[in-house]
Amino acid sequence: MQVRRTVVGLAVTIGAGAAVLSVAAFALSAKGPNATPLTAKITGTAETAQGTVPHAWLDLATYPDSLAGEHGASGGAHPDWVSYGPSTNLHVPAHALVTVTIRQYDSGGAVTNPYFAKAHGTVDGTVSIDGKTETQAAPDAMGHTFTIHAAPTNQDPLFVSVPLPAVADDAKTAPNSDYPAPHVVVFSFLTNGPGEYVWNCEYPCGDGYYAKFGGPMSTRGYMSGSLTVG
Ligand SMILES: [Cu+2]
Repeated sequence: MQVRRTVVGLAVTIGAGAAVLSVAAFALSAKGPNATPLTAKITGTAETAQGTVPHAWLDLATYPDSLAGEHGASGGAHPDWVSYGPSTNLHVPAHALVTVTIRQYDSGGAVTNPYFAKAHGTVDGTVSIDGKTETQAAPDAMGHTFTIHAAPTNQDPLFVSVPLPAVADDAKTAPNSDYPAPHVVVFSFLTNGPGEYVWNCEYPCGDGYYAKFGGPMSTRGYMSGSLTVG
C-alpha cells in the first residue's frame, strides 16, 4: 500500500535568534480519476462522549469489479479491478458523529493480519454486520476492510478500521442486481478537528498481483482514497 503525499508548503523563518518553523501543509495527491467528492449528509444531532454534535451519514459500497463506482459504467482503465464506490474522495464534518454504511458485494479469504478483522476506533468499539452488533468478523472470510489512517502531521489523530466480511464464493446474483446480496456493515466514529487523512483496504484483495498488494490495492481510487474532515 502506497501513500503518496505532496508537500505544498514549508517555510522556514529565522528571526531575532529564534527559528520559527511554519506548519507544513500536506495535500493528498493521486485521487481517483473521477473522484467527485462524496460529502456526508448531516441530519440533526447526536448525543456523544464529546457532547451534542452534528450527525453525518455516508453510504459506500465495495464491488468485485469497477463497473459501479467512480470509474463510470465502462469501468475505466481497469474494469475488472475491485473497487469502492460511489467515490473514494470522502468529506465529513469536523467535531461530528459520522455513521457509515458499507454494502459489501465481494468475495474474499483469510486476512493477512487478524488485527484487521477487528473493529478499531468506532463508537463502543463495535460494528454492525447484517444487523448484529459485533467487535470483529471471521478472519478467514474477509472481503475488504475500511481503514482510516492519520497522516504524520500535527492534525488531530484519527484511526478507524472495520472488517467487511466476504460474500460466499458460490453466492448467486441477487434479483435485479449485477451482484449477490451484500453484507451490510454499519459503524460510527467521532471526528475531531479538520484534517486530511487517507483510508485504504487492509485485506490484500489484489488477486493476480504481487502478494495481492499490487493493482487495485496500490492504486488510488480503487482500494484507497482520501478523507477530508471539516
Ligand atoms: Cu480490498
